[in-house]
Amino acid sequence: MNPLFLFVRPPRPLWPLNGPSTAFWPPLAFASLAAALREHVPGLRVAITDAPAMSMGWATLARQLRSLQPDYIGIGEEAVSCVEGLRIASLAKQLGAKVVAGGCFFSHVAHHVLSAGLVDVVVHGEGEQTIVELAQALAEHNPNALRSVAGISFRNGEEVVFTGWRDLLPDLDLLPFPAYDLLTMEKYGGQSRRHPQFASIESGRGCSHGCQFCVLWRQMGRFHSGRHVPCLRVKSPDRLLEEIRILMDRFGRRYLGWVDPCFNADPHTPARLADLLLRQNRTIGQSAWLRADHLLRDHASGSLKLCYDSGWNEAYIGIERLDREELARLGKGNLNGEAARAAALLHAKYPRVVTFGSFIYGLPSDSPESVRALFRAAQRLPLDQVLFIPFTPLPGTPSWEPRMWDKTVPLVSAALRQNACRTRGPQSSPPRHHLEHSSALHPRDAACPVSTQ
Ligand code: B12
Ligand code: SF4
Repeated sequence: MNPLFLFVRPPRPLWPLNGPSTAFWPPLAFASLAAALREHVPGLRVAITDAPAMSMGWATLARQLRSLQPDYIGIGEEAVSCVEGLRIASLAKQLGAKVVAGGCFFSHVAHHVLSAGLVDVVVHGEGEQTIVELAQALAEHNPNALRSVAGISFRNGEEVVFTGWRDLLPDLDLLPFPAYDLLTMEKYGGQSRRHPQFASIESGRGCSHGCQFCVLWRQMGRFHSGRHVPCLRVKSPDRLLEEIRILMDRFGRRYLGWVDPCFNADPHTPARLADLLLRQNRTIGQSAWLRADHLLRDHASGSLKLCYDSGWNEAYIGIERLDREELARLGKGNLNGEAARAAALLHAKYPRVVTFGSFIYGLPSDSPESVRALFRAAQRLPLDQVLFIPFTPLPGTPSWEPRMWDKTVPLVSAALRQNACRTRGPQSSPPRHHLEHSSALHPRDAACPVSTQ
């Protein structure tokens, strides 16, 4: 039988902000990578297992892997779910599969995960072109073939080899349509009132800004003169219209979650797309992360009204802080009260839009008083909901230091793998000492119940 490349999103705690039917979004990275493999590597079978969406626990997942016997397993997690990702890696190794890791977390801890021996190859940055070349090289079973694939790290004996940065795709319209057909699409938002039958979709990659704490512009940044610089790329409105048409007509989708780091970074694309949708008499609910200053800009140009008319009804505004000096330290811009003005504008002129303001607390300069002051000021804004996200020294950002890597993570992942093979049901919850370790990365999840066992 032809070799199988299986992308796996393992079970994990429920994201507390959304209900069970919308806590997990279609894993767009896997759908996009799978589509690239399917188009360019003939003879390779490609599949995706999204365990949380399928309410699949560890015992079922372990059984599925044993029955599928994949040759390659792809993982890509947020920092907060890295233990779950490495637990799959450990399971995969036991089955003799090669493990490929990518995404905004593994890209930036390649040395650590490769040295731990649970992962064979780490893909850095944008993945589609790299994974195609990588699959071809892996089929040769020769480390020298891997050396010619740009944008990866792998282990050769004791040495970790980094093959150098890959150029970004010059045109996102070249990407194949994401392989939504490999996902159980009916599961996403199946029972949701707020995000009914939803899909994740991207209008672009990267960002035109370079906020100090943010990993997103770095993950899709352009490598220039020895460092990454912000680089925003967008798909054409026609291509986006086609994606939405297929999502609505073929997959019955009724809500779009834009995954763009900053959906309104580009001043033209959202409005041009909205205009195309309206010309076809299509409206569809939409949620997006946005910058406050661009909301004001797009209101003034009339673009925001077009987006509103096409169905946009949920705004996540990355406000971070309200104090001018703190905003300047974070490199966020918006130093002239843009956040308060944008919140007031949405409240007054776009009443159907549910507004979320996202704030960072726990900066190195914070004190109990400054956090209390932030909390009170945030509550005074005319927002529907305020989100307080702890400042996290994410790998890839300047606040991360290699000493923060928790060396017990691979050991715990391997121990949990044993557990997955032996037990069913709630007994396979991570042991307490692991939760204490992972709380260093994301305190909230230390208290989260594991919902998808
Ligand atoms: C959708 C989304 C969610 C959804 C759904 C998550 C889910 N589990 O279903 C919701 C809203 C629930 C959510 C919640 C959270 N999220 Co979130 N989320 C995203 C978002 C917006 C989109 C991801 C996406 O589809 N991107 C589009 C794809 C195409 O891009 P990509 O993932 O970068 O993939 C490309 C490459 O990176 C690479 N690649 C990626 N994976 C892999 C794997 C392999 C094998 C290979 C080869 C390559 C590869 O190739 C891809 C194609 O080029 C990202 C931001 C972003 N724009 O990426 C944040 C993001 C992933 N989330 C983030 C965070 C922090 C969280 C939360 C912890 C927030 C919180 N404080 O509570 C929670 C945790 C959720 C959980 N436990 O599951 C951070 C992660 C940072 C980090 N380094 O860990 C991100 C990057 C946002 C940010 N502000 O920095 N999230
Ligand atoms: S505007 Fe948002 S996505 Fe862009 S760099 Fe800043 S925090 Fe990241």
